[in-house]
Amino acid sequence: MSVRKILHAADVHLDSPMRNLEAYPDSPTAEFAGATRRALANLVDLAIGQRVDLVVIAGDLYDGDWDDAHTGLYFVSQATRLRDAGIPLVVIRGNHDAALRMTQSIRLPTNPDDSAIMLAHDQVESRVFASLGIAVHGQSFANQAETADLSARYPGAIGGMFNLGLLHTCLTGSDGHANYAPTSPEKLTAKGYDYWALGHVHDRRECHGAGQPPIVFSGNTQGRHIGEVGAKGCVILEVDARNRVASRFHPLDVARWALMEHDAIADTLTDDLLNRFPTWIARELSAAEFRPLAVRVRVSGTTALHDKYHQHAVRLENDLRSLALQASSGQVWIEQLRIRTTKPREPGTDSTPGLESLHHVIEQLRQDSLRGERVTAWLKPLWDKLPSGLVGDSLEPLSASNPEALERWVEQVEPELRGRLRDLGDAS
Ligand SMILES: [Mn+2]
Repeated sequence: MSVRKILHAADVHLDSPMRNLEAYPDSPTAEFAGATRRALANLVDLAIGQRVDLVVIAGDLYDGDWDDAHTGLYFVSQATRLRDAGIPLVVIRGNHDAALRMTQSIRLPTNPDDSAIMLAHDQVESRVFASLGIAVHGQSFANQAETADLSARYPGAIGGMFNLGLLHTCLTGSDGHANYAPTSPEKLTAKGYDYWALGHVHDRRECHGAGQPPIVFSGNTQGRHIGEVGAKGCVILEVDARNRVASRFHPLDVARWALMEHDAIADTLTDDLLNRFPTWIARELSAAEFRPLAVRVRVSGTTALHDKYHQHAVRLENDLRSLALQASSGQVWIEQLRIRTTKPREPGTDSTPGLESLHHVIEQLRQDSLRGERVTAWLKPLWDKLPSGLVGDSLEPLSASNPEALERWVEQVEPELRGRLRDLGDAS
């Protein structure tokens, strides 16, 4: 048996929305549209170009139930390209596309050897590709919340074969990923397989002990929000005649996410942020090989500019958008400017009337565990008088059900009011 190549991908999340990207003039809307589809097409191009022998996808091929059959039809078109190239494909369902969560299904092409590409959800299946000397063991999720250790029922390794386990799992921890199909690297290693192709955790990671067969999360194929920064793609393993594995990451994504962390502690002007931005964005674009970028800028640190940063947040965000346009001819999308600075503690020296009591009220609100309910109650009489479109768009987030937006609002309101009171004081 000579060298065989296997492409391992997971978490394609086909047709997933890109989260939080609010369009503005010249934002790269078209570049981000359909990114998950184009990443899948890149996967198929890569598999054909690299002449891989097998492709496996470890769950969450789909982002969720479909509104119509278009998502499924797109997958059919890409799976057909693989079949026509003579490349078999094995897919399991994860929590996002669990069998009983999907109300629609579509007839999929079969593999060149006539086997089905989707593995069952009611039992573990082993697909043996005898001519390749490869056996794939896997089981799809039946329900979204799969709490059992699915791997417990996986069979022992088949002698004389390269045994690959295909599993959608949180492994031992969840850190931001739902706690589904838990198991452990030790339990997986005990199966005696040559490689575990895992899905669910969207960061690429290797979880095996030193000298043990690989247990790998390939990560997702396309970042979809600011929690998924950096290159996204798949792993191609080369398996030698003695079933030893060498693997390499290949990016598949068509657009990337990047986070600029700006510590304002040494800033003398809010423009210090803007002055730093062009160098940062040039480096990020280069690292992303000039793919379109969605960027969040987060300003933190204790600074005397705290009030100014909050007062100027809208202007600064627009200036960042302007600089992004200049740096990239419209390849960069400023997703959000987040001001998370803190104010240095100092006794009240400002003599503008009302500032002390304003500070007192806001401080109480900060400490108040029921502030969501309280703010909602204060604002309700006002909401009830406003036209419904206005309430829905701009005031809805200020409720007990949206603690993060409320927190931001509480942080912004004091500098805003302070500025206005000072302006009133100056005028009189
Ligand atoms: Mn996923």
